[in-house]
Amino acid sequence: MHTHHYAACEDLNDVMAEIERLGLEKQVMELDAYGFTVLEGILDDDTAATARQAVADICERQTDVKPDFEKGDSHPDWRLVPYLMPRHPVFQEILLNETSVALMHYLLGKSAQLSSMTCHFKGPGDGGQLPLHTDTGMPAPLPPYSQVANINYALTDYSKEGGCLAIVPGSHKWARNPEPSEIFLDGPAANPNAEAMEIRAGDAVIWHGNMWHGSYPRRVPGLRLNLAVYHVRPYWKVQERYGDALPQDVIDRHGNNPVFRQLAGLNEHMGWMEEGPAFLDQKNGGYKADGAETLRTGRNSWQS
Ligand SMILES: O=C(O)CCC(=O)C(=O)O
Repeated sequence: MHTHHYAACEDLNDVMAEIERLGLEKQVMELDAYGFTVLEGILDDDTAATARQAVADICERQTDVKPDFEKGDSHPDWRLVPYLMPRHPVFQEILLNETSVALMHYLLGKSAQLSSMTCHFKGPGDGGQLPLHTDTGMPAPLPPYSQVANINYALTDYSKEGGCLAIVPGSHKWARNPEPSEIFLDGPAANPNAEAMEIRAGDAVIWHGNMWHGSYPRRVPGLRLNLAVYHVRPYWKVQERYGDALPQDVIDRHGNNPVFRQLAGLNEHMGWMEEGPAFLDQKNGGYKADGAETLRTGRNSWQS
């Protein structure tokens, strides 16, 4: 690939240069063609193990039950373990993974924000199915370009029997959510177009927001842990509250990193009160000296 420098595509030039630097051309092609791509070994073994243990510890505090990775009957079916990003440095490291950031910028523009970082924590049980859905919560027809995007890290090995992620390749082009009769992954009405993502711990799948996906119930002993890192364009409501609500230690650690600032809502300029928009000079009128730069973070979305 030869990176271009088109005057009309200032931000897109940057995004494409980063795709080229990281050698992600095949992944971009698969995202466009099939709506998803697998990122093998995106986390090294230590990072995956640290994240797995951190999720298990948080789940133990949430449920008052120690996760039993052998049998899994400590946590049957599935439960959501929310708000992970601020709760351990390893989750902030994963958010800032350069492959993830480059592909999120490709899908959503450089003004993408983190909406939530959660774990679908799954043990054996018939109730462990997550029916097929898209993450684009708006009426059909869904816009053809990604409004939202998800990257799903395997923190344990994934298998169909083990309750892994399922996707319907190509469904991002259908521009609609599945009908009630199309959502099942289990039983006689199971959707025949669903594919099991049988990836290894440390791998991830990233997908276009219109993609149909869900996960199978777990039918073998043990626990299946993912890390669902859901991003949105900046005009979407985010699911989890970050920005000024982040713990001070997280702001101290990452507050000078422009990529983190944008992803974690530290550049947010909506929600003003008497003080008005942060980029406007209330006293003298017009823009503040750095106001134009502040506004740029909102402009990129439809430019890249
Ligand atoms: O891995 C899973 O359990 C599926 C997660 C999912 O459906 C989602 O993050 O929207």
